[in-house]
Amino acid sequence: MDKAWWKESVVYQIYPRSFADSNGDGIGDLNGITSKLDYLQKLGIDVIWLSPVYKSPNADNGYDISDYEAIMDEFGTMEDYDRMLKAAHEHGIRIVMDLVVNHTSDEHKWFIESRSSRTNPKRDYYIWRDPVDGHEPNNWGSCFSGSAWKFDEKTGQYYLHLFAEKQPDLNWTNPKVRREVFDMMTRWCEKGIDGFRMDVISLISKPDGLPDAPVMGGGLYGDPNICANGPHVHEYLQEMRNTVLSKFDLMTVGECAGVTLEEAKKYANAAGTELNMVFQFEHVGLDGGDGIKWSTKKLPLVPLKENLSKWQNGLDGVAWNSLYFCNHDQPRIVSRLGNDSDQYRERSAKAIATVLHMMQGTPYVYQGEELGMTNYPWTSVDEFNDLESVNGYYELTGKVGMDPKELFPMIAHKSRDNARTPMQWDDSENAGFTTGKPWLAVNPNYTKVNAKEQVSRPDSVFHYYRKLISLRHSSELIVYGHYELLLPDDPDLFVYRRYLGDEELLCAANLSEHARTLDIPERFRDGRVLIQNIPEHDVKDGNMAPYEAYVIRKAR
Ligand code: TEU
Ligand code: CA
Repeated sequence: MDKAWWKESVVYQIYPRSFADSNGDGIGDLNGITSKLDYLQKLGIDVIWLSPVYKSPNADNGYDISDYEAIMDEFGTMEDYDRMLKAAHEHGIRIVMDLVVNHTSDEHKWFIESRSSRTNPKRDYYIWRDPVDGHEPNNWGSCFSGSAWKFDEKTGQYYLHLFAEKQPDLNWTNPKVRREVFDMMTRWCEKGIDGFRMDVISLISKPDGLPDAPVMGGGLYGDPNICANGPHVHEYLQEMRNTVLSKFDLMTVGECAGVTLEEAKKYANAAGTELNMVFQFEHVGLDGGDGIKWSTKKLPLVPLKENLSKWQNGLDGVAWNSLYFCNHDQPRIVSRLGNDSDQYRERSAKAIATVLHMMQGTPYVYQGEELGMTNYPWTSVDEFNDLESVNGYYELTGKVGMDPKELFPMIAHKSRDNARTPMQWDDSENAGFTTGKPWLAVNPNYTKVNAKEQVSRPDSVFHYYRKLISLRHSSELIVYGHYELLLPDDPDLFVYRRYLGDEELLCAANLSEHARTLDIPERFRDGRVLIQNIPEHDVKDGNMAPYEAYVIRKAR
């Protein structure tokens, strides 16, 4: 296995809007991030993935970009950006930028030109089609409800938007589009950034002929994931590698909706012809509802173990895994897989972190995960900001006819806004996130759950993450070792071993509310406990308290 800095790194994702507000307008910003670099350095992370900070009308909070080479007004200026980048590097932290090039904003100058006439030179920068029998060109739905096609009166054609209407899809078959994107990426690299997280990069190559897709849950539209892993996606990424990526020392991770293990072996191949790694979605889809993402289910442990183990073993030696439970699109993992009651919140957050951080791959920590931040207690749809949650609620309770009383708790449990409530810095008003009115409600548990309290308390979730991160930094076994799942059918315990040469470790977690026993294999009984979430417990007695977790390294 070839070594690389991005394999040995731990990444921290910042959603800038919700991270730290420096000027009291209620919206996080770049100067806010710069002011928190000491905190991140203390945590020990190596890389920041910055969700989009580019100019945007914010239909989808920055994932709708109107200028790739300017900073969003609310976030500051390019000078603020340059200062943040420099300060991050001085802290030994690299910066990975979000690259959103499946689509732009409809306010991007390319689209403004494109929609102005059928003969405009930029017409083919986007995907325009004539109506078919007075209707949409095909049955595709948008990921954010409704049709994926929007009729444009002026030129009498529809344009494609797999996401919101304000996010028209770029036409990657047009070499001029690819050139523009690659040149823009090159200019950012020349500025000194350290990599890209590529938004829905698996969707850039649409299937030939744009055929109808199988109908999604809700029954109104075809599934836009028909565009996943399209006919030319690998060719485009190889072109991107040759034109841009190979010229710089970067970390690249593709967000790959609809990726399978076999496809991931191509995107993230060890020969390095495309990307370093992908975000897969199978494991975070296991608690989905009936044909829809919304549900109140917990992540089921046996299928979760099976799935993550499939990825661990399937990519070992041939590609590289990303390891994540949380990001700005996912509900909080402690509410989703753990137990967010006062009794078990901290312990279960630590147990979940243990099983993730001891796997092979590059771990990602999403802001607040290192504090065990929880889902928000939503009571009404009016409290949501996220267009996926809001549109989903109205489409499913409207045309589809679901009972709002049944649907609301499901959206409340899975909404992306659970991840987007402001970072909880301290127990002062608005959790120290802003001196103004926060753009999205602060979770009322900030008086108990906040960074200041946890940094000052050695047995906090924060310090547990810090320790997991430092263990990885000091162990090739943790970074590069092979993986084997033990007790695959156990409904409560997540237990696996890692091995490399004659070194070996055992990672064990009880992800349930029951006390359990674990028969620890003989060779670990005189081993060294690397980390444990109940410090006073001599784990080798085989008893596992609810949500107990530990890692033992075999004695040499
Ligand atoms: O997400 C795309 C994606 O596939 C999902 O995670 C998406 O949020 C889906 O709605 C989940 O049900 C990326 C970004 O991470 C997301 O924030 C953007 O809204 C989206 O692309 C469009 O740019
Ligand atoms: Ca601000």
